Amino acid sequence: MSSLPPKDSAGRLPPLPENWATICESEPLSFSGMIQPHGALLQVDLTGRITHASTNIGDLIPELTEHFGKRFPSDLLKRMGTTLDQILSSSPGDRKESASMGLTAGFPSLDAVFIRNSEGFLIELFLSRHSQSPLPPTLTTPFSRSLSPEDLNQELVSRIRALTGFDRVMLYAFRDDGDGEVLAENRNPDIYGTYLGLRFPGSDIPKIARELYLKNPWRLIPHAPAPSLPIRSLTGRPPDLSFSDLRSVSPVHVAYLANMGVVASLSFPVIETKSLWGLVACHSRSPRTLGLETLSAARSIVKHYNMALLQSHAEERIRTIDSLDHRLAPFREIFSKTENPDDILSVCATSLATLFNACGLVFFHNHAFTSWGTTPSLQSLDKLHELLGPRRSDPLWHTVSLTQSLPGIGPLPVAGLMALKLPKNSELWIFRPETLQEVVWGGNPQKPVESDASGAGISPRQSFERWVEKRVGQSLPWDKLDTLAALHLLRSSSPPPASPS
Ligand code: BLA
Repeated sequence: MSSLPPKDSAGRLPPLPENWATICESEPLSFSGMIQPHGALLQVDLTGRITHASTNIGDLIPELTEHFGKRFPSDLLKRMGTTLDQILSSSPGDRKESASMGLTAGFPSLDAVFIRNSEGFLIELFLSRHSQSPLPPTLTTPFSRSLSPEDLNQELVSRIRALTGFDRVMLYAFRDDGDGEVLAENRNPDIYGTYLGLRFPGSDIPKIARELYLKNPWRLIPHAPAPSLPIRSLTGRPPDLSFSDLRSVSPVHVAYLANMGVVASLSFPVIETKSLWGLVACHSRSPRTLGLETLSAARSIVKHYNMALLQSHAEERIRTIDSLDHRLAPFREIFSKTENPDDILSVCATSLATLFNACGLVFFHNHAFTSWGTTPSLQSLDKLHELLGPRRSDPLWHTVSLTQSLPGIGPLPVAGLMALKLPKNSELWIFRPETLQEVVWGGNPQKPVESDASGAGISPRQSFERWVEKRVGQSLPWDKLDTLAALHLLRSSSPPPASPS
């Protein structure tokens, strides 16, 4: 399936451009001026004039061939179930979807999506595709509230695969560090190997591509290798395709999919507090397209999942905060009574160490260190204090590797640090030991791209085979719950606000 990147005449690959990540982030995805060929596209301006049209528009609506640069016929809009006023009175990003419209006698029926944008509105047109059999209603009902998080994830990917018929469906979640991992998978094992549990580097889905998921309900690529079609432009500028699912596919991503053995791809965003939490990613080894009705049914499954996920995260947060309140009560109490680090540590050290999976704690108070457990030597603590200096304006700072983050600190008996800035120029340092970790990646994460002799000079990695990274010299990562606990600790150590007199 995959082809090797082009080499120079001596058979060598050119060097990888140093700024490859910037190259990825600066591709103007929304202004490609081209669409995928499974549909047709029009941009209509605020006066109702057609300013852009894909070159295949006449294949779907013959009467529009003559209308480029002219007003979109209002009777046709009426037959499509809308009016110019209706569309223009909506807000940018609003969509209206109409399935199975018979617009031209003797022509197949069409699905249409109208999307309001800042220039006016886009119309996307597709040949209708009726699902062979009626949708089983159990697929689109809300998920049972009694499912565990793992079962919920599994149920999501099973339902999406049952509905869409793709060969592999995955739930892909972004991590705090921008990388992502496959949390659940349902696949045809005769076609695809498993990606379950594998991690993928953040650069596989550049920020610029992730942002488009906040604007669009899905991304369908029915046949990645199919040549894109140009869009005619009255303005000399390409239309803004941020809201268009027909937008042509980035060449780097076409190569990426080919290297993965994927011909058709469909993905849906999972969103939490206005940011992209993850994606439902579907792969097919052969071309595959779906009609508007099936896509919107799949969207509603993902929405049900999204609601269940938010609910489960909210419950988890409440449980965590309750448990933190309980576990930090002794700390709150002793802190309200004394500033003496010995007293504080003698009451709280063991429970703080358990809470944070820590091997050692250090209190810095009145220019002196008080230690508990395994901690750096006094000399190293002085050095750490000096090196942390510029960072100490943040109330919270953490690293999984002091030696990597603070070159010059020298060898230490600990690896990770969470530093908390307490009231009265005190600090609490929570140390974690080195923990050997194995992270299993889809391909070598140190080489997410390879050089190639064409265009931008980069191409995605060829192999997505399991690649095991052995992490040494690092502590376990500080995750969201650790940060939440640390923030709680900070709050617990602050004097209560003065009561109004
Ligand atoms: C897009 N990359 C994507 C998308 C996914 C991935 C899901 C969204 C489009 C789609 O659904 O096909 C990545 N797909 C994955 C991952 C898994 C998967 C991680 O199934 C794991 C299971 N890609 C690169 C590099 C660049 C890059 C180095 O590897 C940068 C030059 C770019 N990826 C890139 C671009 C897009 C993309 C530009 C947007 C493609 C588009 O929508 O046109």
